[in-house]
Amino acid sequence: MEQALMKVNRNRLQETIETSAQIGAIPGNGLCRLALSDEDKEIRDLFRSWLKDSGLQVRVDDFGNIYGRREGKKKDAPPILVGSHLDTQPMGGRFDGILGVLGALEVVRTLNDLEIETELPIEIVSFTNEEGARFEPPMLGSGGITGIFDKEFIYSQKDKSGKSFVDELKRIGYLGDESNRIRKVHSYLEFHVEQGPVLEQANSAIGVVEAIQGMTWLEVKLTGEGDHAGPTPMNMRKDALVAAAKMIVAIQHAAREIDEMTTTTVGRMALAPNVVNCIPGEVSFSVDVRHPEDIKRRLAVELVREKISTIAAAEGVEIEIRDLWEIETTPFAPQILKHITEGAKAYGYSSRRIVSGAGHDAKYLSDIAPTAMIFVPSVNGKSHSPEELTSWEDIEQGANVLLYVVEALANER
Ligand code: HGY
Ligand code: MN
Ligand code: MN
Repeated sequence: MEQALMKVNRNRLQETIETSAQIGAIPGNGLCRLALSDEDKEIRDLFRSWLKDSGLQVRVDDFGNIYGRREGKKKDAPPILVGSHLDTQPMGGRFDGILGVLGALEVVRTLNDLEIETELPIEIVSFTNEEGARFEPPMLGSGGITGIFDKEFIYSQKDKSGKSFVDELKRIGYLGDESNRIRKVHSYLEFHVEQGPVLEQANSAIGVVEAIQGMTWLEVKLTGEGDHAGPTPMNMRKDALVAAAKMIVAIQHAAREIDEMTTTTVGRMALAPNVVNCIPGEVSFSVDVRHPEDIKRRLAVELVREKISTIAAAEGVEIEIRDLWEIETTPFAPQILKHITEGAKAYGYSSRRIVSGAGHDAKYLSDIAPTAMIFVPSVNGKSHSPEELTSWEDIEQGANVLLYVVEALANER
């Protein structure tokens, strides 16, 4: 007889997400919960209490990653790890990251309701600083436990006001112990909003995420000549901001010159002295370059370097281009993709394969265990903005598929 399909408790999941969205709320239904901020502490404390209420053993590691463990019959077997991140962008949405952490909690709550004991243990995780909005680069929590970044590098990263990662981790009371890091993982699953328009346009309920595209972050520093805005004739200027402006347009053109899959973004900029009546002598800005194929991404990065160096020479400003961070395009585990496709089919949900345009902790987890992601549609493809939205029906469907896959993996099917 067909096993009855398990279902999550949609109202409970919705209420849990809506409660979480009250912490760090900003106008327009958005969130600002920067990593290791007071708002991050508040949501961490609440999340930890929810884990405990679900009978999970809670622990925190030395990067502030929070784990909730549900025992399995095989106590010493590597667990199924399910999670994402609770930190947000400064003008973020209510679902990016949060859906994966609270969706995992709902899966455990449902398994508890159904009194299902699994063969393997299950662990819920919330990774620190996935966004890289406050402390660059991104994914320091997952990158720390998978050996991508060493502890000293992570601890020494500073935010714009000069506060260090480790000091802020201590300040909010989440500097845990290295012995609490998860070491062996059977499989990792991350449930996430798509953050793009593909599923909505394809009218697909479930995204079977087969890879994360590669991305490169650069830091560009321009040095011109600070001077007086009045008496300095236009033909005697070395205006770093004018040079930057021309570069930003050229960076956008570089994407088009490669192909329509290439994205280039200048998202962060600082200038000095940044006052009305001084010609900017110094400008620094970030460049984010992405493409599903590594070769084309590297081509785009080279083209960006070439274009902005040519403009710097023409404008008479010095230029320094620094590599900030990079990940290769990362394929996910076919055997888990199969479970996700099967799960969607079992519930009668439409699904399609998709490559993630956004980065996720799953990228680093795939270095240590079979990994995959489940997407649900983003309304108008919006994300990293207060307009981020996914329907509760889509969230329920995605959570049901997550439940299906976690239970199958945890019972070694
Ligand atoms: O940058 C990214 O793609 C992710 O949202 N942190
Ligand atoms: Mn995310
Ligand atoms: Mn994000």
